[in-house]
Amino acid sequence: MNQEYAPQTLELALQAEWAASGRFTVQADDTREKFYCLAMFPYPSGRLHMGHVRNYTIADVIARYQRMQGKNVLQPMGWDAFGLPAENAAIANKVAPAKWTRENIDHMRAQLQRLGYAYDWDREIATCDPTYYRWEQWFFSRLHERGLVYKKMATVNWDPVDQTVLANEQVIDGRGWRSGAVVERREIPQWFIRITAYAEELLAGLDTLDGWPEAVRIMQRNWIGKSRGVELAFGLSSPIADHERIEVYTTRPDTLFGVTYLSLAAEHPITLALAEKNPELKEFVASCQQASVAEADMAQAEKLGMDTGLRAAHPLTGEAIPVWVANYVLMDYGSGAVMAVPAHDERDWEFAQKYQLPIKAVVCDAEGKPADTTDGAYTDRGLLTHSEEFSGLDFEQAFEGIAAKLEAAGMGRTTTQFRLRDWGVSRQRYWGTPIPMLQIEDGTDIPIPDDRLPSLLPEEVSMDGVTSPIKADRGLL
Ligand code: ANZ
Repeated sequence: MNQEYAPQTLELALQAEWAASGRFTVQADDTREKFYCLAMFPYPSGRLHMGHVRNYTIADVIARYQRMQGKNVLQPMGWDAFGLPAENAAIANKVAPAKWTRENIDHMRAQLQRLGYAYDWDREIATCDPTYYRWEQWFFSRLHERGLVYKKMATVNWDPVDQTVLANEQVIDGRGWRSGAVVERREIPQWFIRITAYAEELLAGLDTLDGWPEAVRIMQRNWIGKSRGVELAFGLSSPIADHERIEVYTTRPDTLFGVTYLSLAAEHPITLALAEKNPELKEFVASCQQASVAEADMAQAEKLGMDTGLRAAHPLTGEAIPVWVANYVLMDYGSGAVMAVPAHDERDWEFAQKYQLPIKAVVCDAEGKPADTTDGAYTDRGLLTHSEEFSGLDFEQAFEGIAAKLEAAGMGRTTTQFRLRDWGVSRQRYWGTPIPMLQIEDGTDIPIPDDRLPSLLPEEVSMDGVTSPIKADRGLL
């Protein structure tokens, strides 16, 4: 037998036969066992690469194996077709994102078909098709009905020259990718999905993920970041911006007697009120707003701060504690203010060194001596010292005792915090699913009724990277 395998003819003929006979088209069939095989839909970036071939071949082998076992196998294919690259390509090639995307889809579909994967092409979807995003919008409305989506002010990267919001990827070394202008942080209203409502459930679910690598579970656990702590207040002698006290969140109430200053986030309402009357502070706040919004960058950045001159009363000792503004305090975690304990927290230690603030050790080392903090913070737990009636107690006893005393005085309570944040789904970009909400005259948002969905995205647009194609389409410029 010396018949040659000629893929060019044989495979093409077979593929044509598969297409004509609908070989991989699936009908519901209750008599057979079902098998659903879905590999992650590709982004229609232009051409398939070998990574696609590898991934989709693995899935195809699984699907075909299951078919051979007699199962009713559904293996669909589709396109994850919205997103920034289409906008960038549109600007570079002067072609509308819709056209660029659909041409890529046509090309890549032909490539996948030529590879001979066993897909049910009758079920193909593209996320940029109104028939698809109609259901995303429908889903959004259901979540809205249940209070699981909401609008709030949130920070974005703002390019002051191009007058546009930038994605994190469009900020290069703190500057806008096109204009080169120093990017500012701005607060604008955005839509969020309330995933934090499920924080507890998500955490518990991790325990049921049998067969998952432990490292992945730990990563997820840390991402959810449950912590038990105390919310407590430092009193102000007169209210500022309607605040009679400064609320802080701490996981280390045992270190309360080691507090030597408080630090507020640059966007904290008290900071903003003080900055109105203090030009130097105003300038400092503005400089903080020019820094990156990414939390990781904030953690790395050099610690910078400024004394506001304000003093707040320690809830247990009554001592006057100086109030600073610091660039390492996040506005959207806890209450946007920190009780700083430089002896036992690294960031506070660094800050106190830099600004010559007192460092007061209130936790003992393993030998039972007040911890040495000359070279850095002592962050381990230990027996308390210099802490009035709590001296000598261990972490747990001190946590409970101090929390109870604060609670009795109406100055604090035990709480649980999650690092997990609600999911911001606003992109301030054109090429994405329109949020199915209408803003009525008084500023309230109401859902577009289901029978008027989909709310369509205009597709015949021109993009210059600055002007909003949607506003241009609606004659709003
Ligand atoms: C005083 C203290 C003393 C703290 C100490 C730590 C060690 P996790 O565990 O991640 O929940 N913190 C609170 N709000 C913050 C904010 N908005 N921005 C930056 N830091 C904030 O972290 C809780 C700790 O992070 C809190 O406990 C607080 O510092 C800080 F020896 O309070 B701690």
